[in-house]
Amino acid sequence: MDTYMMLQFKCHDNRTCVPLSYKCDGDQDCDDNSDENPEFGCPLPQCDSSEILCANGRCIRSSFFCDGFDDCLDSSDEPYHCGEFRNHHFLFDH
Ligand SMILES: [Ca+2]
Ligand SMILES: [Ca+2]
Repeated sequence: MDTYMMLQFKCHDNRTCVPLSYKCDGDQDCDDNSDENPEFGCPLPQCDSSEILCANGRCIRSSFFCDGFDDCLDSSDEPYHCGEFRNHHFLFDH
């Protein structure tokens, strides 16, 4: 059991364990991306110029910022000040 735990990285959601070698390898293996989260010791990823960096280390397309969907999975692409824009957006969309 101890050996098993040592070789596994426990995702922040406490539901998933991934091999320790998957931590900070640049691929999202935890559902919540915590295996790539800079808060857990990973270096900040390099986002493409067309992308923005989420607080949890994900890269999302810059057009997904304030689009009403939580693409970062930590809502950092949907800060509260998106609200007015979003309400406006929905008025004309629906
Ligand atoms: Ca990974
Ligand atoms: Ca979004």
